[in-house]
Parts: sequence; structure tokens; C-alpha cells
Amino acid sequence: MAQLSILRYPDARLHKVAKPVQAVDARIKALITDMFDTMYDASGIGLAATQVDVHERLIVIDVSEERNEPMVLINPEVIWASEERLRGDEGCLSVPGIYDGVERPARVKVRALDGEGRSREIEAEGLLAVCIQHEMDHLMGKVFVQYLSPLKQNRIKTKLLKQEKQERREQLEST
Ligand code: K1U
Ligand code: ZN
Repeated sequence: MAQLSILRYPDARLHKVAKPVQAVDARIKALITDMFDTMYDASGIGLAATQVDVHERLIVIDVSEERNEPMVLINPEVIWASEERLRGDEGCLSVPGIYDGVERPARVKVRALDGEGRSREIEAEGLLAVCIQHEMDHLMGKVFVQYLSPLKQNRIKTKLLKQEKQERREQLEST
């Protein structure tokens, strides 16, 4: 089991645009396994490769209560989005402790390759639709806080930078 390190906002690498996966080969399959381990360990419902500093279009998701419905989306594309939009609270493993409302299309249809490289179409609503759109934003270098006001973004940046400094101080003190 390999745990990957998750980039934390405001790390500039979270804003890189991911490139398409060229082949679903052994390297990508190993990355998928490590991303699921990392996501489950962090109690997340999704994780984009961007968040573990790999800038390729790959997402892992599991929105099930039992944590037994893993879903892999490689090179995902939204092929339809509903006109109806819903606002819901979102969180992010790269923005720990921050939750805020974001408005997005209520339902989406996405085409992607699965973990075996087979093309799939997924119709999603509810939490799955929110999670897919949130993770696809990561692949475009967008973090959910960028939907919030500049004032809120600045407050979040300051809070997380302060937390990071404090954690580094505590680490130094314990060595
Ligand atoms: O960091 C991520 O991209 C994963 C993120 C996905 C997500 C959660 C909620 C709305 C949109 C996208 C998380 O898993 S945050 C973890 C979390 O605290 C959570 C888990 C279940 C439901 C809601 C939040
Ligand atoms: Zn996120």
C-alpha cells in the first residue's frame, strides 16, 4: 500500500492543467491503486491526479456509504450538462477544514475510459455529479475555493499558510 502526498492549497502546482493519459498501462494502474489507497485513507470521496502532483487526466471516486464502489475516470469529458443548477457545500482534501457552497449543473453525462482502458458513459446526479465536476476542475487546475469571493479566497489562503507554518514548527521541535 502506497500513500501519496496530497498537495495543499495554495500550492501553485494545483493550478497546472493536466495532459491526457496516453495509455492505460502498468504505470497508470499502479497510480490508480495508490490514489485509491490515499483517498480511502484520507476519508475522501474523490481524488484527482493533480492533487498528488501527477498532471495527467485521471480521477478516482467512491461516493458509496460502504466504500466499496470504486470508479476510475481517465480522460473524462462532459458530453451533457443539465440546465438545472444546484448549490451544495463542497470540501477538498487539498483545502483541509474548509467547506463552502458552490453552484453547478445538477446532472452531467461524462465519457471516460475506465481502469482497464474501456470507454464508458456515466450519467450522474446528486453527490456523484458534484464530485465528478469538482475532480474535473482539479484536472483543469481549478480548486473549488476559486468559485468563492476574493475576500474568502484570501482568508482561506492566509489560514492554510499559517497552519502549514505551525505544522512545520511543530515538526522541527519534535526532531
Ligand atoms: O479533494 C477532493 O477533491 C475530494 C473531495 C471531493 C468532494 C467532496 C465534497 C463535495 C465535492 C467534492 C472530498 O472527498 S472532501 C472530503 C469530505 O470531507 C467529504 C466527504 C463526503 C462528502 C462530503 C465531503
Ligand atoms: Zn478537491
